Amino acid sequence: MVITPNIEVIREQFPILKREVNGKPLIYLDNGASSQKPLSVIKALDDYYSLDNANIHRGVHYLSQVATEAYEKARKKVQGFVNAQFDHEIIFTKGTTDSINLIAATFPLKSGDEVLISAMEHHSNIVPWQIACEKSGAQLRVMPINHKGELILDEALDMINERTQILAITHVSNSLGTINPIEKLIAKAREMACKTLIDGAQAVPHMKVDVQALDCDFYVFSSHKMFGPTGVGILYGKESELNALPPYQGGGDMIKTVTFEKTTYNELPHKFEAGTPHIAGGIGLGAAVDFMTETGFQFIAEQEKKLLSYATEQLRSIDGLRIIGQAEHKASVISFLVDGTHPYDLGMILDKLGIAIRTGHHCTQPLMDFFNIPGTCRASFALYNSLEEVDLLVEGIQKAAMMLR
Ligand code: C6P
Repeated sequence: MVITPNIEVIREQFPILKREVNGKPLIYLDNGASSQKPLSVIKALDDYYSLDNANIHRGVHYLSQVATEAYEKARKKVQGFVNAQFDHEIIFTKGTTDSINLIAATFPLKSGDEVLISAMEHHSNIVPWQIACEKSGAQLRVMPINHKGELILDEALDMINERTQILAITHVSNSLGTINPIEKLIAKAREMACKTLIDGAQAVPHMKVDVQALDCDFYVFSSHKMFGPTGVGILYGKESELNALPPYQGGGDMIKTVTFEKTTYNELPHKFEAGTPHIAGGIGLGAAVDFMTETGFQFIAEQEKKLLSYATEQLRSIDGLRIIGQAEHKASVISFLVDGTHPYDLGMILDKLGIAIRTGHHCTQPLMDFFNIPGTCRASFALYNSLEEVDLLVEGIQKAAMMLR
């Protein structure tokens, strides 16, 4: 029997949602920074440390084999989740930032080459490329956006030329919620023999991603934003692309043989996984994948669509509130400013009411410069948020605005 999830059943699975903050029931609207964890993920971590703790890929003993099997099973779950062709195309890293750094540090670039990013990138998809360009003499170019927070697509497509070696762009903007037309960009990049890296940190928690259908070369995301543990990230890369890159870090597990004269490297995925990984984290990520798969993207999409449209409508009714990021295609992220208040002060007052939002530049300083603002307040929703919580957010903002103005 298939049980259709509903919000009460979903919320029951997140123990933290029952706690109070500052004497008020917690309203957690900072899911873009990190989502909460369901019991199944917490239990997976606990079970690993309580029952199966051992290092992986090394021991012949029982626990090492159990731990290795659980870790590799998690890799297979991630493979299925994003529809990668092979499980060895899934590299476990520390997070999205680590995944992008891995590619930026190993990707072959030389003087005269171009690296293309967009104006709405997170610092994690800017700085590693700046470092790579400084080292190689390649040029970093930036695809423009409009004041709704959308990529100016025709100009962006025109910027992909025979010098562009890699296009690195976010699937969903963390500050604006904009969903980028990555399919069109990937298609043009492919025509120009340009490689593609998609930053899926803010996409994977909200929508079904199929890396084979997208036909991107690399797709990166973080476990902790998709109900899994912190400290684990995912780098999907096409087998041929990953094989073409040199190793990133040296150490245990990434080698086949070592002599003082020469080292030979292990096969994928181990070639890019030097040292003892976050074993519990990988296993916990597997449980998060199960949670999302069992909940289903249909429920997630419907719930978040309701939240986005209701919250947008309600927030717009607040006197002096301006939404930053009005793209036609958006994920459930709303950045806003309220006339006569500073985002930080507003965030502090909401916190006193038990409401967690994020304030500041959200690690997208160039984007804030584009809008000529120092930062925003950001409410980012997840599948367990309710319309009642939106009402309390609106009430809280009205209260805070009255106090601050
Ligand atoms: N954005 C936010 O509050 P890490 O920290 O490696 O898990 O993810 C970095 C990252 C990369 N790309 C995008 C689009 C992101 O949103 C993030 C993380 C958080 O928006 C923390 S700044």
